[in-house]
Amino acid sequence: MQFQTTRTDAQIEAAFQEAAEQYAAFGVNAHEAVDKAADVPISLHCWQADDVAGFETKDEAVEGGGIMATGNYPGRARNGDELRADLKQAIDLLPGRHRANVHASYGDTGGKVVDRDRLEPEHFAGWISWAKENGIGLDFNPTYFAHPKANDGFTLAHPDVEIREFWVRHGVASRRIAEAMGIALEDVCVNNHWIPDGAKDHPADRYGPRERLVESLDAVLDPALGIGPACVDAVEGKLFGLGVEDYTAGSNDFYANYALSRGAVLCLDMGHFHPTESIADKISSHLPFHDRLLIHTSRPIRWDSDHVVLFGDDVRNVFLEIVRCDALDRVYVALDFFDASINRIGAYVIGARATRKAILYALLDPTRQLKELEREGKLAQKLALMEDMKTMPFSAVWDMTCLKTGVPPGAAWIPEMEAHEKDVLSTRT
Ligand code: RNT
Ligand code: ZN
Repeated sequence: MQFQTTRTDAQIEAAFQEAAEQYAAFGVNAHEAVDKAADVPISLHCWQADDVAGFETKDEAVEGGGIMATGNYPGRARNGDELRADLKQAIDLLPGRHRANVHASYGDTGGKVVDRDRLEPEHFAGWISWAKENGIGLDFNPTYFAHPKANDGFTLAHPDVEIREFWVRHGVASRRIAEAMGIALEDVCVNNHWIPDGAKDHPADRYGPRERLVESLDAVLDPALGIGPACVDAVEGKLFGLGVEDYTAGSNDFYANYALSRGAVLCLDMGHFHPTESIADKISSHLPFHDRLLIHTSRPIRWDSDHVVLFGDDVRNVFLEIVRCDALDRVYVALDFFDASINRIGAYVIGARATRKAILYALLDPTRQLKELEREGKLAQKLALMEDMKTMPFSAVWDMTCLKTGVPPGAAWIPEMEAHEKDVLSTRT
């Protein structure tokens, strides 16, 4: 199978010029779209490289906590250096700016058991120096799962005050680490809080855990802690998880209210809603109230919320809405999926390229014309133009984005993934 494109740079450029003219006819500047799309940072989640396992030295058995990667494709990253090398390999095949999204369970404690509430910025020094060397921004996440104190399925909302306090201390520790990352990189570091807390079946008390969650989160985010603006906290809701099918304390409604009342960023994960619920429609409902949103691009299939993102209507529509709301600078974009059944570098590249394509596709939208037609009541014309945009020569603009950013266009990245698998992944036994 030949994946390598046979087209020359000149041919890609010529196809782009032709496409740009077609877009220009609708008032769209394809040159600008390419530059803008490449400039949006996409945060790559470290946990795709090792199936959310983490690198902690543990002395007790733990259960998952509502998320799980299925599959056993060879080549899983086994330590920080391997994981960072994999992330770098993925980034080298991706057009545009990237960040790395690190979970608290990916620190380096030098083989010592350091419990989550004792984690310090120094345990992430390897990440910080790597990020500096490579010009990559960092984001962070407290890990409120895969821990003995999460085995009951409750963390920040646990009925036992000591367990709650342990997780509050972890939340605070995560904020100090995020702040240190942001300061070291002269940037902000988005620190996203997701907890698995919930119930498999009809809880009699749906209020109590939520009341406790408010109290715990308020303690984590307490301004008196003096944590500076380099740490930007986000909160992520969810509809259900494995084993918590009936009730999730941190639902989307809960966090929308919480974030709004506390000045935190609301995170919308595309896998965390009812299958027929439109995440795209939520954008314009939240933006009048929330300064910023964090989007986790993911793809739900039946019971799983974490399949590799593809360039489908769901992701396209989310970014179309963001662009139509003129809010690209008000969203943080991060990937969130984990597939252990395919080459993991491939998973990163497929999902990150799909997300970047959706951003580019949205930037090629003739928004001004569409809104004008709508105002004039020319609704068939509007619908027809929307429909016609779908078959415009988008691929020529995408390939130009790859060419301009120095990465393989089209499917031409596949041979590099295969070479990396042969040279690197296959040696990890
Ligand atoms: C889980 C949430 C959360 C996690 C990561 C590992 O359902 O989506 O974002 O995927 O924190
Ligand atoms: Zn998520």
